[in-house]
Amino acid sequence: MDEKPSEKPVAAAGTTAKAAGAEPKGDGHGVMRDGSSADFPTDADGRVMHLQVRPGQLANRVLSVGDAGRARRIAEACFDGGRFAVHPSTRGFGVYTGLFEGTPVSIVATGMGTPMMDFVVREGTAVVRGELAMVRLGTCGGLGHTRPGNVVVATKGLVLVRQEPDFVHASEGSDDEAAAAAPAAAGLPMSPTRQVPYSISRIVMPDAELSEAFATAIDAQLQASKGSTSDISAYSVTRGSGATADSFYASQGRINAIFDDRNETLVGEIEKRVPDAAALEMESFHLISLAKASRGKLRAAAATIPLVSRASGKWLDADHVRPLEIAGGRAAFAALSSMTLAGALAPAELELE
Ligand code: R1P
Repeated sequence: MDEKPSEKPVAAAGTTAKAAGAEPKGDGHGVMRDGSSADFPTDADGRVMHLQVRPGQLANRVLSVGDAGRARRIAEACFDGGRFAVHPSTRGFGVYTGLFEGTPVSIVATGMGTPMMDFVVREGTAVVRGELAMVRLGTCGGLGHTRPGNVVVATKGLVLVRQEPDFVHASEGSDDEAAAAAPAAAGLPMSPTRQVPYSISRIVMPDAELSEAFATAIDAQLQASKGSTSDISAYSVTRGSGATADSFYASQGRINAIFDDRNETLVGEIEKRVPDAAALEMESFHLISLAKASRGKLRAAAATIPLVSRASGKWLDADHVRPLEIAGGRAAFAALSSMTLAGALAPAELELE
């Protein structure tokens, strides 16, 4: 596999020299002035409040990754000619926009957790004209018999796992019964989840065409690496389901001696309740869920690289992490490029460097 760009990355003045999350120039970023909408704020230059990009800076085809370093590595390896524009945000996001085989694509360094994904999806869809396709390439803990490195594409859907605050506080005896009864008095139903420490949602399904294109493209990248210096052809693609948790520790069943998390049986519960559960991570469900709520504006899919088997504790060979990221990134670009999107921006309408 050729994981290097065809030529050395060329830093566009004032853009690629900055790391994602670096302080952007000017004081307009993230500063709202009177007159901006309180429901959907934009700054004086039309930048959305947190992602801090304006129309023309984000493409219709978007790869979301959690780690800012992964975003940059994929950008340098996969954009045509190693050329791209970087748009940092004071809120920790980073947007990289360039071309992949002539098609405009963006990478968004998203950070961790569903609230960060919420900003990326809602603000990203707002600044882009036409339909969007978005894929997530993350890392995860492998569930069941998932082998670290075998990339999980969530073709069979995702659930959301949340810790229930009502349970936590009620179980500690700090519950105020009058306050707890207030919703019932107001005619609202009481949360049934007060009975359990964690809730597991129903499954949401990703876009089938995009998911299959992503899975096929990852498989092709793995096979193409055969015989290269970074041969990762021994790994394969798992088409399965995943679980997105609202934290890394308690809601993923990690036992902690300091905190009373009541999560000893959680991983087993997830595996029992979710058929073919292979990946446990922190963002994919929300991406897919928002795509379904987007009234046709956004199509989405998700893949994750298992770094560790939660059952055996065995970690992925550290030398294979970077090649898998680049293979996944190139596959994401290929899958995104294969989608037909109505009204998508042409290269000439985007800031590409
Ligand atoms: C936790 O270590 C982070 O890694 C996983 C989780 O979803 C969480 O964001 O994904 P990323 O590698 O994409 O960040």
